[in-house]
Amino acid sequence: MGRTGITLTRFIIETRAGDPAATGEFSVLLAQIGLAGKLIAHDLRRAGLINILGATGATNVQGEAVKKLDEIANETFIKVCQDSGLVCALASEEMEKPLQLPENWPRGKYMLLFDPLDGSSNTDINMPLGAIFSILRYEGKGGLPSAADIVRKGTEQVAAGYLMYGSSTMLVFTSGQGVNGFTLHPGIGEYLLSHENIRMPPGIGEYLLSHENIRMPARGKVYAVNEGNYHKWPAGTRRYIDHLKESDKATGRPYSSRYSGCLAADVHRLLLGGGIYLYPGETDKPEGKLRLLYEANPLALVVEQAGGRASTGTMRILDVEPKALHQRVPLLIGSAEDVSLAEAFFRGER
Ligand code: AFP
Repeated sequence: MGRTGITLTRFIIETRAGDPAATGEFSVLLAQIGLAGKLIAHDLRRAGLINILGATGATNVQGEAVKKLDEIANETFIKVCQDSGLVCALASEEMEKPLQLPENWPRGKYMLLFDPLDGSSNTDINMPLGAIFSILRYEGKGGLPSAADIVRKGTEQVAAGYLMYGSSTMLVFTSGQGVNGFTLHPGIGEYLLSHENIRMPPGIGEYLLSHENIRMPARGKVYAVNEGNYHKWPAGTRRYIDHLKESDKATGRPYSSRYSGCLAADVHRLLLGGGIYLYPGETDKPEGKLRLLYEANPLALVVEQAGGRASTGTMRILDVEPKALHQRVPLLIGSAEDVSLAEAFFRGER
């Protein structure tokens, strides 16, 4: 594949071209997710001016206050995906049950699980936000998948990724062959992996690259955790965080602490620079806060595909047998060596 001027569409078509079984539906679904990202990014850029900040007054299935932007992002995903005829199930953090597609609605073989607006406490303060998605294939014969058919193990995902609304809008995803990050070019409205740049000064190169085939460093220097919960953690978790703060040149400590309140943004930092994100279980809440099916699983697939690891502290996230759509799970995710060391502390070996 040539490296200049690669749009998301061209990338998807070219990487799928070698697969004779590919019908092209998956490509269109990814393009639709990209479209949802463009529409949401467009709203976010004007959010302070068009009365879409603040809460709706409602509470979602997780018991959390719903922000207006949570609702807008959820509706946007539903609209662009439901109308596409590519999905047979849609489920999200904002819906207690999977969306019931109308009878005789055009539908495809994919099931999309998503967190439509990740980090919603950042909405009103102009901080980074994201969206996280997991794509599964429904193999059932005829009919629509039941609620139970949607609750599947992370290893069964056919693709996963996230959108990040930061200083740029990015779409980062994997379909099991590495991880690529596309930056939305605001002028032309295209997600680009690489971009012919005729204005580059001589000697710098003829193209700009967004984030092709992302590989995580085996270790980092950054940890991300809500340290306000320190006294709620089990002893092993506290010991690990204390360890990261100690000074030791040989092991690159102390680590720097960086926590944005937006999981996708924190994982994005680690994907590019290494380190570890933790949302551990608490003594009275061992399952932690994050949701397995549309937060932990998709990010675990992305991070593993980039050479990192994702664990509950005792097992691989992608191997967790899910029991419910909104199930929570403790999450340690990031550079492989950092996650392995954290597990050793959690097991009480350090
Ligand atoms: P939402 O998807 O409900 O906005 O959740 C945000 C989040 O799940 C994740 O993005 C953050 O890392 C985490 O919650 C922040 O939680 P704390 O406020 O407890 O640190």
